[in-house]
Amino acid sequence: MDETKKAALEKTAKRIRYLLMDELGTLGIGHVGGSLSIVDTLAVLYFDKMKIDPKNPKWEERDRFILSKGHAGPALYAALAERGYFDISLLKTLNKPGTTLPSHCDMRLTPGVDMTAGSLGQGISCAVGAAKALKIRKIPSRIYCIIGDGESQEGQVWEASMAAAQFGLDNLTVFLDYNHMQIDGKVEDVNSLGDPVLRWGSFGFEVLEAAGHDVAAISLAIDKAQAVKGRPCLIVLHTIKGKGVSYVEQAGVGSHNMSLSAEQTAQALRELA
Ligand SMILES: Cc1ncc(C[n+]2csc(CCOP(=O)(O)OP(=O)(O)O)c2C)c(N)n1
Ligand SMILES: [Mg+2]
Repeated sequence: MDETKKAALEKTAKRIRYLLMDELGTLGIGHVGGSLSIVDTLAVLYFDKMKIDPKNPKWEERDRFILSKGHAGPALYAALAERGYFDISLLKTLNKPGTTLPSHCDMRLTPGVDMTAGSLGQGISCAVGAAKALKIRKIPSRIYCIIGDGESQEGQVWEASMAAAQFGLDNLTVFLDYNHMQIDGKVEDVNSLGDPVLRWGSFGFEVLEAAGHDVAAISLAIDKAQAVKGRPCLIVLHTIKGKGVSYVEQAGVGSHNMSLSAEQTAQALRELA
């Protein structure tokens, strides 16, 4: 990736983080850490890689994105708003009565949201089904899906992964947000994933790794994933929960569903200005 494009994507990621903290700050509480964790990947997907048309969100030949860790919906909304799917002012309605932006993703409510998610484990199953459907219908589009590391303790993730390999879904790219933290502690203390490269590899995936806050590294991994034929890919994103806002990073596990005072929000916006 050339330096100009890299700088533009970094700027976009920072802007998405700004919008996200403003959005969450309006509500005063939310999944702050897990949302910040995935912003760089969203920037690369929505501003570089995905074949989409924000003016025609249901375009049949589009690529689809499924946020299996649906509690990070506010990050997706910030990216969609910045990409032009809906007005940025809507972000201030997050999870309020009558909103089109519920805290967890709902495909019936939000333009650009391709799948309802929030019950951990289900999104990746939907992604496998969607990738299989594209194959059956001979539509040359791709499915991208982000799962959490804590989420990967759900048995359903492994059933879905088995099926993806069985079906040879080379149009499916799954990202593992490997931030080592879940709702109530470190993933390694609760139920370790061991070596995710070996685990998904043994399930029949091509497995790649990328620095999860380096847009050039994420982009390169996606390019490599697209070149793989005959099997699905998993990209292990080495991430930091709360990335980009100092006190959220420092909060660690405490950043999972964190309240935000007006002063904390203002500080975040100063850091991201
Ligand atoms: C089936 C199910 N069980 C429990 C929850 C509650 N929950 C929401 S987020 C979360 C932790 C997820 O951890 P991880 O996948 O690592 O995401 P991160 O916190 O890193 O964003 C839990 C247990 C849920 N949404 N769905
Ligand atoms: Mg996690």
